[in-house]
Order: sequence, then structure tokens, then C-alpha cells
Amino acid sequence: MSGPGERDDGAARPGAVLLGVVPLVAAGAVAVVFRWWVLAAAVSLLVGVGVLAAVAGLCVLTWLYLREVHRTMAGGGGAAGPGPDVHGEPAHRGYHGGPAWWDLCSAVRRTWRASALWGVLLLPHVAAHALVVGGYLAAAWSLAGALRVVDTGLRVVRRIRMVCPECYRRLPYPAYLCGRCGRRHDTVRPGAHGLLRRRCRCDRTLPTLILLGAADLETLCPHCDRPLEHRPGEAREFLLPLFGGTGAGKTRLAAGLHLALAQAARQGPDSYLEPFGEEAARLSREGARALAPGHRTRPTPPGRKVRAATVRLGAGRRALVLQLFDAAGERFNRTATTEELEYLGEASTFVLVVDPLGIPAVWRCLTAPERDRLAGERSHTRDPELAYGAVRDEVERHRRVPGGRPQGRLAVVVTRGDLVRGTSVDPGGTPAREWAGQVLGLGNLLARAEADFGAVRVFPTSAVAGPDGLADPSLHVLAAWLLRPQGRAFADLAAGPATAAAGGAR
Ligand SMILES: Nc1nc2c(ncn2[C@@H]2O[C@H](COP(=O)(O)OP(=O)(O)O)[C@@H](O)[C@H]2O)c(=O)[nH]1
Ligand SMILES: [Mg+2]
Ligand SMILES: [Zn+2]
Ligand SMILES: [Zn+2]
Repeated sequence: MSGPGERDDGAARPGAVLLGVVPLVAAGAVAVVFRWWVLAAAVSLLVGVGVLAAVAGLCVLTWLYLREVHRTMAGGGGAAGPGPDVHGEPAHRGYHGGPAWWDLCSAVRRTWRASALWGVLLLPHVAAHALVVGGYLAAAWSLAGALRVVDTGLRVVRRIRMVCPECYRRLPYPAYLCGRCGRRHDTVRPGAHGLLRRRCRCDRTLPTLILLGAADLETLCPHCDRPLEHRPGEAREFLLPLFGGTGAGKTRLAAGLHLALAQAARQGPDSYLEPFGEEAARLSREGARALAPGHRTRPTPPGRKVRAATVRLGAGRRALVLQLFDAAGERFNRTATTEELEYLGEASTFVLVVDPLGIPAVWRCLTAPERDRLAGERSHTRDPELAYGAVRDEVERHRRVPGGRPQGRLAVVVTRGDLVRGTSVDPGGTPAREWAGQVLGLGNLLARAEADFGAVRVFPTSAVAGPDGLADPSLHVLAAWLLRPQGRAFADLAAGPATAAAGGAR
């Protein structure tokens, strides 16, 4: 017997099957009918997910790159401190002086390590970063170049050359000491270590240009390491070599010129004479005492190295660094030692010191009592032409452009005017050039000198101070002529009020 439930069961199964199959068939039919739509939807989904994944991946990579850039820059990845430096400069590098580039490389390297091959996708980022760094480097180095050009240009225009008074070599730029730690900075100019200022390893900043006050730092000669107190580069330098035979009177003349300038500077309201270094300090100390008529200058010991007496002469707002080179007489007669005389190549004005009493012809003209009186004052240099010739050769050897028309100025200074006064060879009112040619027999020497130098003038001088302690007026006349090419202000100052009033400077 079968109940209604059994019948129902039998009837339900095909119904259920039907129920399961119909949707399938329907779905199949729909799929067949709408197959292109379905395909399109599936592909769209795939593409959408792919794009999303790519964007997310790129974002992650970008973030990774930016993180590495930030870490490198903030953490000092490529720019750690001053680092080993090819020039051994004790200064931190400016960001443009390497670190910017190192940071770029370091960020790329670190990102590559973190992202493996995916890093290839960051090529545009790297290119953009490199472009920014390149632009920054170009701007920074152009500024460094421009600053150097302005700095050098200003010195050229103002005719400022720097010469070491100790080793006589020209300084391309001085070396400076850090004011805090004393480290030596050899090349402070704008460059890899800073544009306007550089930072010493001790963190003190230093100006990179003389214009910006570098000259106020403690300064050294980069060639001989000696301290240079005269703040090279700030004012024009005037080198004045004195030459002549032993005992001609160079040392005394140097003292005389120094005294005349010091006294003239004291008289002006806004003029000054500031000595630098041992040699100038000695001249300042000795002052008028060294020029007392009875005083005898100690002979300069032979073999002693020539050192310049350096002073800064100020006239109003202008300043001039004067370097007086007083060589021991014998140096000019032995070429072996003349490499020390390199300053001759840097100078354009020279002083030849001549002792008139040493010249045999002059000595013969004196009366017997005059000879007796002056015998002790006579030097042993008999022939000023020898001294002249030796120095002329040296000047020619050191000249930057050998041959050609010689340029320069030569003062032929005939010393001992105070001793010669009233004797048979006293120039009296005779013009100096004529007196030197006719009485002193210097005609040949002067003719040669006129051919060798652009301008030659004879100065009879007395390197003495009067009873009032004032330098002899002849020293002012000489100083004014020597300084004239350096500017009217200095010539007028050197002439001193009395001499200027008498027209002596002209
Ligand atoms: N009275 C006087 N003595 C001078 C003059 N110039 C040099 N002398 C003396 O001449 C000697 C040699 O001078 P010095 O300057 O040492 O000669 P240098 O070897 O050329 O340096 C010293 O005793 C000086 O005092 C001068 O113009 N007047
Ligand atoms: Mg001397
Ligand atoms: Zn030097
Ligand atoms: Zn320092």
C-alpha cells in the first residue's frame, strides 16, 4: 500500500530536478545569449583589479622611494659630515659639493635593494630626481663661479696683488686659520665647501671671500706657512726693493723712508701708518734714533734672509700695503742666492742706492781735509754700475714677460747728502741728473737705466733726522715720487705738509 506521502515523493523528485535544471539551462541560455557581455564584464573586472593593483604597487614603490630619499637626506646617508676630503680641507662640504649627488645614488641603491626588480618601475622617479639635483648643482656651481669671478675681478680692477713678504711668492689666495679651533683652511674660496660661508669641522663658520671679511681671519702664506698680519687682499700692495752695494746706505734709507712716512701720516687728520711684523716693528721702534746724524747703521749680516718691512699706509678711505725689501748688499753679487730675490719680478719700482763717497772719481775731487773727515763714512763699493748690472739681470730674469720694452721706475738715490753738503762735490743748485752725470760719473749708468726702465730719476738724499727729530725733507721728496703711481692721495701724504707746500712732490 502506498500512502499519499509516497506518491508525493514520487511526484516531487522530477519537480526538484526540474527546479534545479531550469535555472541552469536558463543560465546557460543567458550565458550563450549574453556571452560577449559576460566576457566583457569578466575582462573589465580583471583589468580593474589589475589597474588597482598596479596603482597600489606604484604608490607603495613611490612611498618606498620617498622614504629612502628622506632617510638618506635626514639620516645623512651620503653626506655624513666632512668625510675624507681630497684636499684635506677641514670643512664640511656644501650640499652641492658632493652630498646632493651622493644622496641621489644612495636613495636609488637603497630603494633597489628594498624593491628588487620592481624598482625598474621607478625609472621616471629617478629621472625626475636626477633632473632636480642636476638643476640645483648647476645653479650652485654657477653661483660659486660668479662669486669667484666678482672677487677676482674686483681685485684686478683695484690692482691688488698679494705677495708674501717672507718667501716673496705671489699668493693666489691666502690660507686662513679657524678662529675657534685653529684648523688651517687652504682654499676658502667659494666651491665645494660653501658658497658665501663654509663650516669648519668645529662648526664655526668662516667667510669664503675677502670681500666678506675673510681677511680679518688669522692669515698664513700657503707657500711658506708664515703668518701674514697685513690682511692680504684688502689693499693694494706696493713692493719696493732697495738695492746697491754693501754699505751704500740701503738699511739707513729704509729707516729714513719709514720715518718720513710715519711722520707724514701723523700729521694728516685721517692718515695712518700701521706696521706689521718684526721688521716694520723694529723700524718703528728705532724711529728717529736710527737717523741721528752721528748714528751708524749696523751692517746687515751677510747671509741673512731678505725680509720685507711691511706697513699699511692709510690716506682717507684708501689704504696701501707697502713692502720695503732691504737686501744685504752682497746678495746682489752672487747669483746663487738670488732665487731669494724673487720679489724683484713682482716689483715695478726700484731704488738703486749709491754711496757717492765710494766712487773713486768723487773721492779724488775732495780736498785732503775733506777726505780725512769723510774716510770713515766711505763704503767699499767702488762701482755702482756693478750693483746696477747685477740687479738689472735679476730683474730681467724674474720678469714675467722677458724681453720687450722694459717697464718700471727706477730711483737712483745718492745717499750721504748731509756729509757731502759744503764739500767740493756738493750739488748746490745743479739739477740732480746733471750733477750725477758730470760730478759722480754716473752718466753711463743712467743712460743704461733709462733704456732698461721706463722712468729714471736721481735723488740726492740725506737719511738723517734733524735736531727736531723730523726726517730730512729729501726723504719726503723721494717717498712722494715713489708712491705717485699708487695714487695722488699717497703721494701727497708722503710729501709731508712742508714739502708739498714747497712743491717738492712734483
Ligand atoms: N750721515 C749719513 N750716513 C749714512 C747715510 N746713508 C748711509 N749712511 C751710513 O752708511 C753706513 C752704511 O749704511 P747702511 O744703511 O748700513 O748700508 P747698506 O749696507 O747698504 O745697508 C752706515 O754707517 C750708515 O749710518 C746718509 O744719508 N747720511
Ligand atoms: Mg744693510
Ligand atoms: Zn710665503
Ligand atoms: Zn674650526
